[in-house]
Amino acid sequence: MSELKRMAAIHDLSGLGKCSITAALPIVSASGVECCCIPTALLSTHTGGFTGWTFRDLSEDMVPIAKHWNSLGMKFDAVYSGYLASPEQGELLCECIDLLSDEDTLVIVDPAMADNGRYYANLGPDMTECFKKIIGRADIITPNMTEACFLTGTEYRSVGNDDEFVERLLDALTELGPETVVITGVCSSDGEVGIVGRDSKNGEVCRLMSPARNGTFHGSGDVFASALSALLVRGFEFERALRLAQEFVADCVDRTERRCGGGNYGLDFESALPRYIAKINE
Ligand code: PXL
Repeated sequence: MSELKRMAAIHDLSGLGKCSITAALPIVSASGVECCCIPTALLSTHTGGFTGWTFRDLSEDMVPIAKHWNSLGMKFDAVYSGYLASPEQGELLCECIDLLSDEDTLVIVDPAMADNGRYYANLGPDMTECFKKIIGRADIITPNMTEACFLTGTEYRSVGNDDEFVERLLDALTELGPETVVITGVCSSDGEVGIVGRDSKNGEVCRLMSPARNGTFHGSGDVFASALSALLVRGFEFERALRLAQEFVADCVDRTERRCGGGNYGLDFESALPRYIAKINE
């Protein structure tokens, strides 16, 4: 048995809607990695497509939690962050990264702030400025197409994300500091959607495209980034990790589509986990 890897997951906890911590915790654990959570905020649901959600900012707890773990001498093989409740939390996230990482820690930042060309509710351009600083601290980033455009000051295109356009984004994002960039929700002009990543080790671009689906599948980005982060920290080779994470999301989307056609309530990842676990342990 290889040694159990440990990850700190720093995201909001939205009780219903299966994103952020409620996706990261089960998926990272199922991937065979210990997942220690620092919630950035507590919400009744995520903010995409719901109204009337409750919201409690947990900024005050973030650094004290990281300090406590640090005082226990805990080592983290990865720090994986996602949605932040405010740009001010960016500073706190950097403090947490300082407290929890050393030179061997993989820092994965998902700059979760926008989708479909728009910021999530209550967030705006100051979030882009905040994430631009944070991703300078990251080894790997996983923006969706909207976030990739916002971070690089590029006009968002819902389709027509051809190779040249995507490679320009990869270059511009790499200039912000991370070694490895993975862009999700890349829509080509011929009706395909997928992921494009560039492995820092060999500079090769990996494109994994499949036919686009109808409907919205909220939480897909978080399911993907959670699986990818866990597989990378376990030492899976980059292209294999990308492929396994993408196949897992596709299976979750199939199941969600068959059951209800999609929506805000998150992906049916629970029933896809056994097959995913079997595949990654083959
Ligand atoms: O999945 C991204 C996400 C995470 N957390 C909260 C959100 C969203 C997207 O809407 O609202 C609270």
